[in-house]
Amino acid sequence: PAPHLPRMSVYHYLFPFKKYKSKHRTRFLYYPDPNLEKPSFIDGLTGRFVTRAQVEEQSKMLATGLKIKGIERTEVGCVFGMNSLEWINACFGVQALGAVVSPANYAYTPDELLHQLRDSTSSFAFVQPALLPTFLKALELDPKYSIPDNRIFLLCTKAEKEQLKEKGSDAEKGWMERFQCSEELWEKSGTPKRFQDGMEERTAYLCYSSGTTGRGKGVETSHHNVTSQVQALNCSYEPIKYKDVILAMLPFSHIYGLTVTLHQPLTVNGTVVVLPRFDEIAFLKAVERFKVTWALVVPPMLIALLNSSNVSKYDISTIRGFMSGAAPLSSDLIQAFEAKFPHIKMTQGYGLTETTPVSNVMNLKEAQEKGRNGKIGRIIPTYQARLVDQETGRDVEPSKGERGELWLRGPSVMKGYWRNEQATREVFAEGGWFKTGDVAMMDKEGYFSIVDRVKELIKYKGFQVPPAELEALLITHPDIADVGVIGIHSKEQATELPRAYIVPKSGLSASFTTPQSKMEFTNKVQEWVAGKVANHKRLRGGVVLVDVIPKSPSGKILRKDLRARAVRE
Ligand code: AYL
Repeated sequence: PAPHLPRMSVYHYLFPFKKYKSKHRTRFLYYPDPNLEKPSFIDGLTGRFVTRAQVEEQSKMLATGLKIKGIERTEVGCVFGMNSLEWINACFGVQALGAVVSPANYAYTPDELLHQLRDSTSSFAFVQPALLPTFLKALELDPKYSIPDNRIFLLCTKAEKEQLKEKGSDAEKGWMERFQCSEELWEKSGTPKRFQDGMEERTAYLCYSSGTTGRGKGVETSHHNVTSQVQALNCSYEPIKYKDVILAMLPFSHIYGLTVTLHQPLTVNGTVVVLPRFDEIAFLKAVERFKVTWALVVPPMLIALLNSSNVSKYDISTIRGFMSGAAPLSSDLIQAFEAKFPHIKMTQGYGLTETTPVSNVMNLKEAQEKGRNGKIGRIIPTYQARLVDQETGRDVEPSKGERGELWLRGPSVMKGYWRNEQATREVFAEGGWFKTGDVAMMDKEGYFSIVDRVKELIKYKGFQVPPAELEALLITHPDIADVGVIGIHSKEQATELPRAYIVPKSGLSASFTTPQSKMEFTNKVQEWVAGKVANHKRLRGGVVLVDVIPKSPSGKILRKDLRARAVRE
C-alpha cells in the first residue's frame, strides 16, 4: 500500500508560512531557510523577477480580484500563453481562489483551442496579447459558446499594456481598451475565502491528453495528485535543491512543465528561470547570465545542443544535470551528450499526463554509477506497478524477461477524464489500476525500460499527436478516400514524426503518371494539413500513397501493419 502522505492542496505550499507553518513545513517543505526575499521566478529574457513573498502576495491579490469579478470556485479558467511571470501569477491566483486551471498549448489553432475551451467548460480565461487573434477566432467559431469580455484577462503587465496601447496596431489598441490585464485585477484589501477541508480532493488542473485513443480529453488532476507527486519527487531522486537555478522552458501548459518546473521548485524554494519556449540562443544566454544549474529537457533539445555551434561561445559550466522525460531517450544520445558535455549528468524520467506525471525516474547517482543508460529507473515512492499481459490479463514474469503493459496505482493517478465516464472506465482496471498503454520490462533490480506502445499516441518532441485527430481531418479532404496515420522514428531528430498513409479517391490515382505528379499531390496534402493544425502535428514524416489501409474485421486501422510497412520502406 502507498505510504501515508499528508493530504494537502496546492494552497498549502503556496502559503506555507501563514496558516500551515508548523504543521507541514517539516514534513513536506524542504526549506533550509525561509528566505522570502529570494527570487522564485526570473524572466529569462529581461531579468525581471518575483520573490517568494511576491508569489504569495500576488497570487492572493489576483484571487481576491477574481472573486470580486464574481468568479466562483466551481469554475474553470483557461490559461493560454507561452511561459511567463504572468502565466504563473494567473495559475497560482486561480489556485488560491480554489478554482480550476485548464492550461492550453500556445501553439493551438483556433479549432484546437475551441475544443479545449468547450470541453473543459471554461468560463473565464487568461490570454497572452499576441495570442488574442487565435483566441478570439476560436470564440467566433462557435456562436453558442462565449466568454464575456469582462472575464477575459491579458497575460501582461500594466506597463506592457500601456506600451501596446501607444505603439500597437489598431487592433491591438482596441483590445487594450477592451480587456483588463491580470495586474489590473490585483486587489489588496481582503483575502480570498479560507481553504476548507476537502479541498485536497478537488480538481486543480485540467491538462489535455488524448490518452489511449481519440481526441484530447481533460485529465482531472486533483490538488492531492500534484502535492503527492511533488513530495515523491522530493524524496526520490531529489535533484532540485534550494541552491539550484532551474531552467523552465518546457511549456507550463503540459504536465511536465507544470509539475516539475513550476510546482516542485517552489517547495524547495529554488529559483526558476522562465523562458517563453525553447530557443537555443535564449537558452545559452539565460544559462550564462543566471548561472543555471539544472534544466528539464526533452530529447530533441539535447540534439539541438549537440549540433549547435554556439555552445562554445557561452559559459554553461554551471549546469550540473539535466532531467529528460516525455519521450524515449536512447543510450546513444546520452553517451554522445555526456562525451561532449562531461559536467552535465543525465537522468531520465517516465510518466504521463494522467499520472501527474512521473512514475519512474532514474536516480542521478545510479544513472552514472551503474550505467543503466536508457532505462527509466525504478518506481518512485507512492507508486505501485504491475506488468500485465494484454491478451490474458495476467501478470507477466519480469524475471524471465517477459514484457507487459505497465499498470500504475498511487496517489498521483488522475481522478479521471473530465466529464467522460466511458473513457475513464476504459483506462482503469479493477482495484484502481491505471493502464498506461506502454509496454515495459523490469530487470532483476527493479529498473524499468519502456519497449513499446500499445496505444495510438504519436509523440513529436514530447508533444502529443493523436493519430485519430489527423485521420479525422484528412478524411475531410476532397481527394482522400481513406487514411491511416502512424509515427515513424527519426534517430537524427530523436523523435517520432507523424506520417499519413493515404488512399486517393478513385480516378485520381490514374492521374499520377509520373513521380512528380505524385509528389505534387503529397506535398499539397502536407501543406493543407499544416494550415489546419498546430505546428507539432504537421505531417513531418511524409505522406505515402497506398491502395488500401489495412483494417481488422471490425474496421479498426491496423497500425501495426502500417508500422511494419514503414520499417520496410
Ligand atoms: P504525456 N520513455 C519513453 N516514453 C515516454 C517517456 C520515456 N522516458 N516518457 C513519456 N513517454 C511517453 O501524457 C509514453 O508513451 O506525458 C507515455 O505514455 O504527454 C506518454 O509519453 C505520455 O505522454 C518526466 C517528466 C515524463 C515528465 C514526463 C511527462 C510525461 C508526458 C517524465 O520525468
